[in-house]
Order: sequence, then C-alpha cells, then structure tokens
Amino acid sequence: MALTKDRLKGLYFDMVAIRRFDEEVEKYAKNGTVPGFVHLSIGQEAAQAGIVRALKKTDYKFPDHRGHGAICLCGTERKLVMAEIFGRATGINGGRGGSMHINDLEYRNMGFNGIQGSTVVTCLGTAFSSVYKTTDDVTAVFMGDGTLGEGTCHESMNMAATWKLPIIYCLLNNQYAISTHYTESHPQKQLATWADGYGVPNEVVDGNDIQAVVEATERAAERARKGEGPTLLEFMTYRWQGHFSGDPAAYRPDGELEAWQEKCPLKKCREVLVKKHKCTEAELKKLEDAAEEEIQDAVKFALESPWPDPKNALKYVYSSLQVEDWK
Ligand SMILES: Cc1ncc(C[n+]2csc(CCOP(=O)(O)OP(=O)(O)O)c2C)c(N)n1
Ligand SMILES: [Mg+2]
Repeated sequence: MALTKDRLKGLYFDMVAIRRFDEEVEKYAKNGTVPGFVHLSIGQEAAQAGIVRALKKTDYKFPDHRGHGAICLCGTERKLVMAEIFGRATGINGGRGGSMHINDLEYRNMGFNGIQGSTVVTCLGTAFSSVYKTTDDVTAVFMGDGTLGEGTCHESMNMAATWKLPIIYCLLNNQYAISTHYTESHPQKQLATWADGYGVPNEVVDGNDIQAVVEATERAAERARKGEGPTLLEFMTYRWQGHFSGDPAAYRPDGELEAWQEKCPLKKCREVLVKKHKCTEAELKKLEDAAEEEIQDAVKFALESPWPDPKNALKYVYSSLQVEDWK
C-alpha cells in the first residue's frame, strides 16, 4: 500500500536531515574539528531512513560504520549524536565512541565496533533473545557489499535460517568496499541471491526509493514477527563521497557519480510529493528549513560542548590494571 502523504513528508524530512547532518560532519572533519575520520552516507539516505522508520522502538538495530542517519532515527537526539562524533563530553557515549562506536540501548541501537561482519554475528543474540522471551521484536543488522565477504556472514545466516531467528539482513549495496567494486569481489550478479544457499528469502530493492525501502523492510519484519525467520534485503544504492572523509575516490569511472546523482533519493521523494501528493514548494521548504534548524542547533551544541575530562579516560575500561601498572 502506498505511503500516506504525511508519512512521506516525514520521511523526506528525515532524509534531508540525514544529508545535512553528514554534510556538516564532513565539513568539520575536513577542517580538523572532528577527530579521526568519518564515513558518510550521503546518497544512501533512503536506506538509512526507510529501514529504521519501518521498525518499532523496541526492535533491535545494528547500524554500521556508515550509520549516522540510522543512529539518529533510532531515537537519540541529533545533538547528542553530533556531540559524540565531535568527541565531546556531552555526546551520547561521553565522547568516547566517536563516529563509529555509537550506541544507545534505550532505543535499542546496539552500536558498532569497527570490525566488519562482527555485528552480523552478535545480532544473533538479540534475535535469539526475542524468541526466548517470546516477544515480537525483530533485529535489523546493517551490512555492506564488502562485508558480505566475511566468513561471519555465512555462520550467522546458517544459524538464523536453521533456528528461524527474526533477523533482517539489511545489505546496503553501495557498489564499493573502499575502492573495490562489488562485481570484482563476488561471483553473484545480485548479492541477494547469496541467501538462496541457506533457503532464506531475499529481495533486491531500489535503495534510493524510500517507499520501496519501507515496504520491503515492513514485509521482512512481518515475516520475522510471525516466526518465519530471516530475510536478506539488498538495497541498491551509491555513496556519493569516498569511502571516508579524506578519500578522493579516484577509482570511480567518469560519469558514474553523476549517473547516480540523477537517482538522488531526496529528489525522487520530492518529485512524488509534488506530483502525486500535490505538495507545494512552500510546504517542502518548511520541512527543509526545519531540518536545517535542527542540524545547526546540533552543530552549535557540539561546538560549544566541553571536551571530556582526561581524568575520566579509564572509566568504563574493563581491566583491573591501573595506569601506574603500565609504567
Ligand atoms: C574485519 C575487517 N576487515 C577490514 C576492515 C577495514 N574496512 C573498513 S570498512 C571496509 C569496507 C566495507 O565495505 P562495505 O561492507 O561495502 O561497506 P561500505 O563502506 O561500502 O558502507 C573495510 C575493508 C574492517 N573494519 N574490518
Ligand atoms: Mg559498500
């Protein structure tokens, strides 16, 4: 069933906010304000937003290293995520995690840890807990085309299929793993068919079409809630930036980026809102301005927040050793 006008407007707001959030992160990463490097999901907003918005608050979500958008939509206030990426004490994890290690258990954002393929396995635990406790919470794990090459993906899918665990494998095929095109590292034409080997239903989805993303995720969630087991969804999309904020992406053939920019998820959604739902320019501008205001507030909050106190550096470190012991 087609998404209602109000729901689509909400999703458009989400996608604009995701894009503007990452554009600001990129700006502050490039001028050295954000420590470390960051992975952006500009171009992939429909998959980031559509997957999370198709789920409920108590469903378990495992965003990956390119997951600022999904992380915010789990429920954490944007400014707390921004402050975390800026390494500030007010960040949702006290500035300890930074861009790649953000979790918020209140919203069942289970976090990432930097090891590709690791959460594809640990998500078995939350999925099993739903079965064990007889809740209808599903688990959605984000993974990339490159990550699918990890052996852990096979182990996870084998167990999930055998035990009919409520997992949605959300494979964001953005064409590249760092500089390697997915056709150079996998034999399948469509990676979704990889799940056939485990008898797991799978779909190829236009990952730049917000409506298609929401509907496919809802179908997979419904199967999982009914006890019918895992699904793999391959969302076809593209990252506009390089792999990380400092990568010029020289490995891309001429014209490829521009061709995908034509399929911009925000542009697509905007067109549906205008043509089908008769949204006016003023209506859309209001949403865009509201998103902009929220992002500017988040940046201001992060920039004005204090750095963590070095005295607390070892808090939450699970070791009996004290600093003095290392001398
Ligand atoms: C086990 C492991 N191997 C290698 C890396 C280095 N690494 C970080 S991201 C990445 C590519 C991931 O590609 P993909 O899964 O397609 O996700 P994308 O970055 O395209 O979103 C690699 C190889 C890592 N973090 N973990
Ligand atoms: Mg990729």
